[in-house]
Amino acid sequence: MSSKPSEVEVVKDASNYLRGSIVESLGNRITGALNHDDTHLIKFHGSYQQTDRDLDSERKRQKLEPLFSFMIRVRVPGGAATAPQWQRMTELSDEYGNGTIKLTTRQAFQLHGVLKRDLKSTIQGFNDVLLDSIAGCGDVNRNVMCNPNPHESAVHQQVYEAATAISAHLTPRTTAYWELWLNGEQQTTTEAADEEPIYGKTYLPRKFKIALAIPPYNDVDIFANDIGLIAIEENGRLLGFNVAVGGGLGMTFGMPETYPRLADLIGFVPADKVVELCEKVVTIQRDWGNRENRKFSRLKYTIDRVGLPVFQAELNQRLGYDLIPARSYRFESSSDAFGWSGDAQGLSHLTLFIEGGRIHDLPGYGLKTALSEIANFHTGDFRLTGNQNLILANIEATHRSRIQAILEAHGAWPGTARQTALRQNSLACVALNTCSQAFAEAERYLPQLLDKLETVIRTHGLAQAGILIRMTGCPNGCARPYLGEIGLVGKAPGRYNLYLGANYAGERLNKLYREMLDEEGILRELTPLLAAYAAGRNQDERFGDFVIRQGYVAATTHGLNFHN
Ligand code: SRM
Ligand code: SF4
Repeated sequence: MSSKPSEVEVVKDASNYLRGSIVESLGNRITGALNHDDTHLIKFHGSYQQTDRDLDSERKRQKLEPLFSFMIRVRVPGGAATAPQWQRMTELSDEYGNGTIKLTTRQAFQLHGVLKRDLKSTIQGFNDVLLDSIAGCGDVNRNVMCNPNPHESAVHQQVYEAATAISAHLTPRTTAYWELWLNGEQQTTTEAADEEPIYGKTYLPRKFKIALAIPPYNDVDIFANDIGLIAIEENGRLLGFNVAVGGGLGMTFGMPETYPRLADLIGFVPADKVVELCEKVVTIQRDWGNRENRKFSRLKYTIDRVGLPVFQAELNQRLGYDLIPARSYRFESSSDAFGWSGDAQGLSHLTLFIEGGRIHDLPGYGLKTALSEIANFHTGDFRLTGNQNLILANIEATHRSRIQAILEAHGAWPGTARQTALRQNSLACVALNTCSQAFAEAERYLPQLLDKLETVIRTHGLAQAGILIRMTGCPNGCARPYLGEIGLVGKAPGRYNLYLGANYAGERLNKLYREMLDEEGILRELTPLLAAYAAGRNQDERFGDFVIRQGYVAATTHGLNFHN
């Protein structure tokens, strides 16, 4: 392997803490694009330059440049947004975006279709309601996820505070974001400076992800993260966290040396030391991660290269103490619990399934309008879940029936939507038309495939069977397909690899079952499996466990044997 730093490393190094020539790029009215190097740097500011892939070939034929626009990812640590923030994102999607908001698999907002000339106004627009997009993307710590169900646990607030503290501590310190987009006006509690005490001037070798979960819910899929933290409580008090390191799902077809990998549990850290622990893991990855070949830069490869014991010894040394053994815990589910729930304070919470995480209005389905009407009076939160869903949280008793009536009036009440448990447990990444990496459709196609699968599901009496089904347009893993009991990963237009056998709690990867299936092939393969499951499952047996017990696939026990 060459020891030459990758192109992105060179760009970061020369960027003067993420400035590059972005000012000049934004000022250039001849093209809708940025200078090449700035397309790398803009990611650290939370944005991706994209093209409308539906129009690419026609524009090429007409000898026009691609229709460039920008995706902006707005961080929401722990997924907790306020009603005014929700309302502002709605307004900005209409004014500058494509009229939709995407709720991501990491509890963030995304706007698509923002033109270069509108980037600054858009960022200023959400800055007014204390949202930012710094570190939404790029080689830094990303949006920190945590369990979004406020009513589930008395320790939720403490875990949320830990998530926001980790997020603030690992936010880049460069003033470039404020300078470029906000005329130097800083609104964050994060200390700004033109040095990066944690990251250094070339930041991390690759993206970095952290999530916190409160058992029995693993609804943020902590094992898919570089650091996964499992809250351990005793008598309603947060003691600390079990620590898992080295998760990550991306892989490349045809390169078995790339693989999805779940994080390894390495010990327990007291709650007051968790921020420091995250910093130390980040610095090891900063110092040891591969900066030559970005395909092998994630922490998971660093750990498998040096060996987990060596990594642990280094971490203990940097911490100045040894992590004690992990405490016992049990996850039951990585799914969301839908519908109404209540809490001891008399507040209600409503979890809504959002298909593909997309907030929009369709004929007969005015979800976006309904939520905007609700945001006008709702005094609680809008909580984004790690499964692309939405919780209207902390609803006052007097608002409950009004909220339901508004959703019903707009055809967006769950009772009226087409929702089997299979659909409610579905995830689809963005894919076409905006994602440059997509080989196949995902978000735009999965609903139609589900229409057909639901017929099979209903025929076999499985309408209430929650089965995790996840689809992506490429093997990068954005909808965590390798943690789906059914995973469909796009390989070519209209063709998918089918993976089976992850477990419902997000603790086991699945395995390749069939390759390059078209829709007919997917239905042909899944129909007998679902029929066999309906007929032969043990009591409470999940689909992912059933296909392993019946020998359809072998269990994946580690990322290193994912391809075996
Ligand atoms: Fe992702 C790249 C969308 C969660 C692994 N991801 C992308 C890009 C930016 C495509 C690109 O590089 O040009 C996608 C933008 C599409 C668009 O038009 O919006 C994209 N990823 C998404 C989102 C929006 C999917 C969604 O439908 O919700 C999720 C945004 C999360 C957020 O708010 O930060 C999203 N991406 C994930 C996850 C899931 C997670 O983090 O829990 C993963 C797998 C976990 C992991 O990181 O390993 C994931 N995305 C990737 C990868 C593969 C990384 C790797 O290590 O190989 C890429 C490609 C890359 O980084 O080079 C990628
Ligand atoms: Fe794009 Fe692939 Fe991620 Fe889907 S999984 S959003 S196609 S990068």
